[in-house]
Amino acid sequence: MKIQQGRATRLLAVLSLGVLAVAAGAQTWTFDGDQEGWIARDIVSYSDLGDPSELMWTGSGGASGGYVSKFDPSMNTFCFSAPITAGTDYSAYLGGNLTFSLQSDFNDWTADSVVILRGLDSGNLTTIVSALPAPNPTWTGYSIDLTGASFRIGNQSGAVVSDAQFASIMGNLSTFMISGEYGNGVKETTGLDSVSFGAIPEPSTTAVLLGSAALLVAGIARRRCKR
Ligand SMILES: [Ca+2]
Ligand SMILES: [Ca+2]
Repeated sequence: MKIQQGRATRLLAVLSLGVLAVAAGAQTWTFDGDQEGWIARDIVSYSDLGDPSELMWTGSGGASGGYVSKFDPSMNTFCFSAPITAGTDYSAYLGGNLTFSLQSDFNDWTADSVVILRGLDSGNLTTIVSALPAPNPTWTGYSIDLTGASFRIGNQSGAVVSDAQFASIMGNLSTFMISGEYGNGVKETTGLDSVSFGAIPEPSTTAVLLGSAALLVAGIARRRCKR
């Protein structure tokens, strides 16, 4: 009986993963083939785009299967910058989460450890930031809830972003950057991998699929009990 329960549990786990994969519709950058359009930007303020430069691509390692990295280009703050066309609608991810992995060989500079989003809030280009703990020398996974409460206006000590402001900015996004600046001085190399905006699974789809999975598992358990 123990074995049967174990099999049923494993099957349910596999089916649940399937449900998440089907329902999520994530925007994902794996960096398994190349830089996927990402570049570095060397900024002096969070509302600045700074000097662009190329990222190095490595075809193996990272969180998995390859990653991008950059040696600190200057005493400014360098960021990994996503290839987002101004005015892109990311509102499908409201309430979902942003996940990514970072690695840096130094973590003695935490003042600029942020994710930066910029978009139109009521027609005004607005920069919002979410503070992060600095990464480890090993790959470190992050997950940020895509709600206003995770972000502040302008910098880490700005006003908390309201959900209405966040919805407006996400609906008209022009910039998405993740800081690579974790070393005090020009000394660190920082890597980035597995960046993903994940949506909340559709409740109706999830309910139907999970219901089907539960019936299937119950059926298997019943058949096994009859033996
Ligand atoms: Ca990868
Ligand atoms: Ca540095």
